[in-house]
Amino acid sequence: MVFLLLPLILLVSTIICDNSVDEKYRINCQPGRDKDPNNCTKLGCILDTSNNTNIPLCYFPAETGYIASNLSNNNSATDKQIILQKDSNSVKNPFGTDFSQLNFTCRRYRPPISIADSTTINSSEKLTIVSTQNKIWSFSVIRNSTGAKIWDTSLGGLLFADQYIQISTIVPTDRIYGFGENIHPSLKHDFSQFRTYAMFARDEAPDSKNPLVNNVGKNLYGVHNFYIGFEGDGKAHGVFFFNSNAQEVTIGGNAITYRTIGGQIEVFFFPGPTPEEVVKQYQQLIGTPILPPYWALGFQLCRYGYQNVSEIRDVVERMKAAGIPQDVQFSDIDYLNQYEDFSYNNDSFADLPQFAKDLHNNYSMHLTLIFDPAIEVDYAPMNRAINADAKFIQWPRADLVPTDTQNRYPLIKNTSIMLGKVWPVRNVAFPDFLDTEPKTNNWWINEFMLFHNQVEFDGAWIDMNEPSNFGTKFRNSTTSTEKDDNAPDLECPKVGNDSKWDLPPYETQASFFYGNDGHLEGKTLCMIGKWGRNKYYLYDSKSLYGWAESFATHKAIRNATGKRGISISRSTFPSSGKYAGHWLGDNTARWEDLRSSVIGAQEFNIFGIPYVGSDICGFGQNTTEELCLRWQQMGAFHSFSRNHNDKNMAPQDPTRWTTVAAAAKKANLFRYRHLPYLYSLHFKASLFGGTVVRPLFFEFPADDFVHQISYQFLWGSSMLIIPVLESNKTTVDGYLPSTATWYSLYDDGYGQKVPNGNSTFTAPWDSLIPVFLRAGSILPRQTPAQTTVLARKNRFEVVIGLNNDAVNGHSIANGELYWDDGDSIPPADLSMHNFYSFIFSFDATSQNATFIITKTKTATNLSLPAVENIEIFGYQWTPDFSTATLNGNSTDITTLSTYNSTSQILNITASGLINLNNGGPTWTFVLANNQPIQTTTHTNGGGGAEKTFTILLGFFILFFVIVLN
Ligand code: MIG
Repeated sequence: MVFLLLPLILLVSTIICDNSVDEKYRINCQPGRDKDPNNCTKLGCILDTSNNTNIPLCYFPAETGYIASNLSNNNSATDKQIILQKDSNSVKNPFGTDFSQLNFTCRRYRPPISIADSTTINSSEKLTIVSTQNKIWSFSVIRNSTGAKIWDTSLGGLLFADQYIQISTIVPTDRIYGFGENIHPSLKHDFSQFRTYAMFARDEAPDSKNPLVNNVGKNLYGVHNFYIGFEGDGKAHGVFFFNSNAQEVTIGGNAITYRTIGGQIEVFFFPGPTPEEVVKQYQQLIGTPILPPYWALGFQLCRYGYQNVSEIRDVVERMKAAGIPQDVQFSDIDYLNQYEDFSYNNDSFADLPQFAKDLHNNYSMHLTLIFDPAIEVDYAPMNRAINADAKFIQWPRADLVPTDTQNRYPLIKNTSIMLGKVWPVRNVAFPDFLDTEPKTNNWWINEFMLFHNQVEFDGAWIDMNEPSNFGTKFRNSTTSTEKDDNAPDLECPKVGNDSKWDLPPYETQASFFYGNDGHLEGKTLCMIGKWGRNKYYLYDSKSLYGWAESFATHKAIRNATGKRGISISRSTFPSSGKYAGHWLGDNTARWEDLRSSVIGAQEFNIFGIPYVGSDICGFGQNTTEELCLRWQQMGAFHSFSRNHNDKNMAPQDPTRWTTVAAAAKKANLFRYRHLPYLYSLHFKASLFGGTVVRPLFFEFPADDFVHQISYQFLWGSSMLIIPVLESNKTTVDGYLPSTATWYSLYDDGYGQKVPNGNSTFTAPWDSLIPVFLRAGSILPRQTPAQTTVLARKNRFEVVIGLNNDAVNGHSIANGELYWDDGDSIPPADLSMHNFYSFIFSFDATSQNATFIITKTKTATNLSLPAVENIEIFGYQWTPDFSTATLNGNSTDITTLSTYNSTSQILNITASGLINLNNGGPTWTFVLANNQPIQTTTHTNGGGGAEKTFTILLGFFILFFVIVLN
C-alpha cells in the first residue's frame, strides 16, 4: 500500500501546481460521508485548503474521464457510436472500478422505452451533438440556429462504475428550472452555492422552513430529473435524465453534476425554443397529462382523524350551509377496518355506503377514498391474490426469507414475499405493479371492483407508495429486533455480497442526509427486494413504485366506477401525469409551506403533472385563522384544491372561522365561475401537452425581472395570480409584465386597466387575492353554484379583456372553450373523444363590435347551456343596444345590458342570447356604436391569445451503455 501511495501523492502534487480548477467548474470528489481532507489527495483529487464552504474543496482534476478511441477531430456524432476508453492517467472512480470501455451513442428519437408515447417528430429547431477530444473526450449539445451550447461536458468528470456513474456539464446560463421532488427555496435555481438535490422516492415530509441542510435538499416522494434551461438569447431547452436508481444533482458554479448509482446515462434534449414548447416536447416522450373529470376541479375537503361518518356528514352540511362550494369529500385511513385495504369499519363507518350514495344523490358531490399499497397478509384480498397468482415484492432467494416471520401466516408461509409493516396490525405485502404478467394488476383492479360494489367511491387517493415501510432494520444490526411483536420488522442483509444493495459504495444524499444510520432502505423495503416477477431489483427501480401503482389504479378506478375517475398519487415519476395527479405531501401549517407550495405546483406543471395542489391550511401542526384564510385564497387557484389536516390537529375546514368561511366562499365562487377556462386548459394539456398553472417566465421569457419571480403564477397565458403569502398583510407587492396590458379581475378596480411593472396591490381578508386578466384574452366562464355538477348547467359567460393597441383602430381579443360531459372515460386517443371545442374572437372599432364563436369540433348527445353574458373590459365606445344582431337577425339585449363609459365595461346580457345547440358552426354577434367618446389611449401590446399548437420536436437521446465483450 505504501508503495502505491507514493506515486499517487507525487501525481497529486503535480496536479495541485498545474491543474487547479476554477471554482465555477469544480466537481466534488467527496460527496459521501467521508469529508476528511486527508483522504482527498489519496483519491487522486485536488484539495483546496481554503475554508469556503460554498464550493467543493476536494474536487476532481479537469482531466477526469474517458478517451475516444475512434474519433476524428471535431466530429459530429449524430449518426455514429463512439467507443470510449477509460483514460489510464485519469483519476480512479472513488466508488468502484470504472468500466474500461463505454459506448457513446447519439441518435434521433428512439421510441419504445416503457414510458414513451411513440410519435413522429418534426422540428424547426435542431440540436447537434459535437464530440471533441482534447486531453479527454467530451461533447456539446448545440442549437443549430444560434450555436448556443446547451450542454458542454468539457469540464470533465465522466465516471462509470457499476454503482457510481457521474457526468457533469457546463450550462449556458443560471436560468435553470426544475428537478424534483424537492423543496426549492426559489423557482429558479441558485448557482451561487453548490447545492445538491437528492432524488430517490421516499416517504419524507417536506420541510419548507429548512429546505437545505449543508446545501443538500432531501428527497421527497417522487423523482423528476428534468429541467428547463435558458440560453443567453432567451431561447429555452429541456433536459431529461432518464434513470430510476437513487440519483442526485449538484447545481453550482457554471455547471450541473449528475450522480447515479446504477442503470445508464440516458439523456434527452428538447429544443423548445419556448418553455411551453419544451414541456410539450417532453410530454411527447412521457405522455400528456390525464384529463381529470370536471368534478375533480371542484373544491375538496379531507382530514386524517374523522371519528365516524356522522362527523363527515356534519362538515359537508356546514359547508353547504355556509355556501362554500365543495365537490369532493375524502375519507382517510380512518374508514378502514384495521387499516386493511378494501374494507370499512363496521362500527364507526358502517354508514359509509349510504353516505356515498347520499353524496351523489342529495349533494351532487363525489367521494374519494384512500388506498395504501400494502396488503395485510392474512385476509380475503390476500387470499384472492395468492389464488390469482398475483405477485408481491419478494426476496430474490429462498435463503433470505425470514421463515419465522413467514410461518406466522398460513397464506404466505411458502412464499418468498418480503414482509413489511405499515398501518395494519400484522405484516403486509407490497403488490408487484410491474408484474410482467397482467395477473397482479388484474387482481388489484378486481379488488377495486369488489369494494366499489360495497361503497360507491369516485376517486382513489394512493398514499405510501414510495413504497413506505415502517421500521426497516438491518439484519445483524446492533439495533435489537422485537421478535415478539405482532409484526416483526423487516431486516435487510448487511453483510457479504448481499449488502451491496443497501450499502453500495456510494449511497447518495438520499442516505447521507439522514445521518450515519441512514441507508437506502430507510423508511422503505430492502433494496435487494425484487419485483416484475423477480426481474427487477428495488435498488434499480424502487422510484417507479408510485408510477406503477398509478398505472394500475388508473385502470382500477375506471373499471370499478365505469366513469373517468381520478387518482392522486404521492409518489410520482416522469409519465405519472398520464395516469394520476399529485398532492405535495405532508406539509406543515406554516407560512413557509404556503410559499413553497406555490413553487411546487409550478414545478409539477413542468414535470407533466398539472393536476396538483398542496394540503390547504397545512397538514401538520395547528393552523391559524389567518394562514388558513390565505391558503384557502391561494389554493383556490391550484388544479387540485383540497384542504387536508393531520390527525389530532384542530379542525380547519373553512367553516371553523367566519372570516375563513367568507374568504373560501368568495375564492371558490371565483374559481367555479372560471372553471370552464381551467378545464379548457387541462383539456388542451391532455390533447396537445403543456402546462395549466404556468410560471411567468413561460409567457414572458424576455423579461429579466420575471426570472426572479417564484410566487406569482398564471392560469394558461391569460390569468395572472398574485397570492398573499405573508402574515399581517393587507396588501401584496407584485409585478405585472410590461409587455402586456392587464385588467383587474378582483375586487379592487374590477374590469379596470392596472399599471404594469412593480406595484402594491390591496389584499384585505375580505377581498379576493389579486387576479388579473391579460388584455387580448377571452375566458369562458359560467355562473357558479355549490357544486360543479350544478354549475355545469348554468349559463355560459365570457369575459373579454380588450387589447386596445389599435391596429387600424381595432380592439381585439381571442379565446377558446373545450367542453365535454366531464365524466365519461375518453378513448386513449383523446382527439377521438366526444367533445366540443370553440374559438372566440372579438373585434371592435369605433363603428361596431363583432363577437364570433366558431365551433371547431362537435360532440353528439351533449347539450350546452346558452351564452347569456358577455362582459367586455376596455370598451371605448358607446354601443347602441338596439342594433344588436345575431347571424344577421336582430336580437333583443336591451333589457339587461349595460355600458359604463367611465369604467369602459360593456356588459351584454340576455336570456338565451347565443344558443350553441342550434346552428353554427359560426355565430356572429354584432353591435353598432353610437359615436366615439374618447380617443384611444395607447398601451403596450402583447396579445394574450393562446398560440396555435405546432409540433416542433427534434431531440436527441444520448446514452451510455456498457460494452459487453
Ligand atoms: O403515515 O393516511 O401523506 O396525507 O393523511 C401517514 C394518513 C400516512 C400520509 C399522507 C397523509 C395522510 C396520512 N398518510
